[in-house]
Amino acid sequence: QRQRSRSSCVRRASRLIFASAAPAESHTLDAQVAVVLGTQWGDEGKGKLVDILAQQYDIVARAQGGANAGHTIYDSEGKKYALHLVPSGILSKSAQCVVGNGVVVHLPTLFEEIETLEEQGVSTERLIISERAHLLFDLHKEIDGLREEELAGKKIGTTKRGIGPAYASKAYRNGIRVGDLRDMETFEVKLRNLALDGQQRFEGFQYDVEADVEQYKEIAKRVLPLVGDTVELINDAWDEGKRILVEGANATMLDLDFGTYPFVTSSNPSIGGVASGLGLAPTKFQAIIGVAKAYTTRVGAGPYPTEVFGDLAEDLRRIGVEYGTTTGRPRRVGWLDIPALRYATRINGLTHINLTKLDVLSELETIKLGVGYKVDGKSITSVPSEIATLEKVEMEYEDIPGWQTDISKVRRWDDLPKNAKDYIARIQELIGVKIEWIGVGPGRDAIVIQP
Ligand code: 2SA
Ligand code: GDP
Ligand code: MG
Repeated sequence: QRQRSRSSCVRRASRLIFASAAPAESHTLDAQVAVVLGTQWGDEGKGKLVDILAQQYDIVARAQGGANAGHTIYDSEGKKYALHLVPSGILSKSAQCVVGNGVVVHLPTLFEEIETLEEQGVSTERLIISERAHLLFDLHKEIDGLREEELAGKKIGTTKRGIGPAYASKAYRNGIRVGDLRDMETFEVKLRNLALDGQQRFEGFQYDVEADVEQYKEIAKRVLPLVGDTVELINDAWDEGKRILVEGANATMLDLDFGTYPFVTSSNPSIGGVASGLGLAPTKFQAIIGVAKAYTTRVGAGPYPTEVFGDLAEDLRRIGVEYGTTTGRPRRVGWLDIPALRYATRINGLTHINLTKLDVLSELETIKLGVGYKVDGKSITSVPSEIATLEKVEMEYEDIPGWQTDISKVRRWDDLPKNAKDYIARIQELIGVKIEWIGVGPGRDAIVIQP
């Protein structure tokens, strides 16, 4: 009964939100505010969906994370772009791109990214950075590395981009915000204090504070024209009826509160982080789109109940090109984990799902779908909060027959093989949310819409 009423709600919601089942780029999402979130351990293909939807939005905003994120996008000509701090909406012709207050910003990295994009012919003039966003300095990267060394055998496997230490400074209330660059005298004092803190805490801490003080004098001049009150900007835009698309970075299973703590990132990549990272009220979110890979990947350490090894892992990694966009690290790979996806669905209140990389499974004779967790022989319905329990989870699998046909050229739902549709239908049935889009390749047009 519950399942039935949930799916009829889902159908109703998608009827309200979608105008028609037209090709992806012309397919209109009616939601004035739409949020795109990762539902697994990141790299689900959020960037690709944001790039597609950005054509229909006035503003594309990032709310959390920093340059740990890596979003790879191919434009209509097949040209590749790798984005880290700049929202994926930058590839659209007109969307204003906002780096919200919840993001931690390493300005030299941002400028490098801007330069690369400009060299690739992308105009970055539409970028605006929140004055409330916290600055991430080289000293945070240094501390990230030293923390990992201290953890020795229990490393988190961070991207070493300084994310955890930057959010730690923010929480510790000695962080420095983008708006602080307006008063360089106070900025210098704050940066010296931050450096002193690192020096006192970590043996072997190496950071040239004087060089950074000098560097930031130039950086301030360059960045201040791009800085503004994005809370005001976004809310004014909403009042004027403008359309806002939020680009999640990282994912629910890496969420500081809901992920596999401590093997998580240091922000809230789930829905709460969107409200706090932009100053946009949750009552305004009309579509909350979860991006889920048709299998799973994970970068870094931590429990991973559906992980696979050996030849199968090699094949999935090779076919799916599963290497970090930021660090180039090989990604761990595994089957789709339904309990984790259901958990992400509930936490985020997902209204739609984009199932990505279905094409990567095309060669398989049988696909395993992880449908339940067992601990000490007993089935459990929740995602355990303790690492020790998660590590002993045994997965219950259903075997789904593969389709063994190349689907990378398929663009219409009717042309998908029956077994592929059955796999999609089974996932949808288990999570109770419509899979609206199905990714069949990395290209902008390689997407199928389920009617
Ligand atoms: P951090 O650096 O403090 O955020 O690392 C903490 C954990 O979060 C994971 N993490 C990621 N996992 C997947 N992809 C990420 N982005 C890049 C990409 C990763 C890359 O898009 O490929 O290039 O290696 C990302 N960012 C953070 C991280 O692996 C730790 O487990
Ligand atoms: P994000 O962090 O969620 O934006 O994802 P990443 O960009 O880090 O990783 C996803 C990778 O998969 C990128 O290289 C994309 O180009 C690629 N990709 C996205 N969707 C698909 C798909 O449907 N099929 C295939 N084969 N690749 C895809
Ligand atoms: Mg990524």
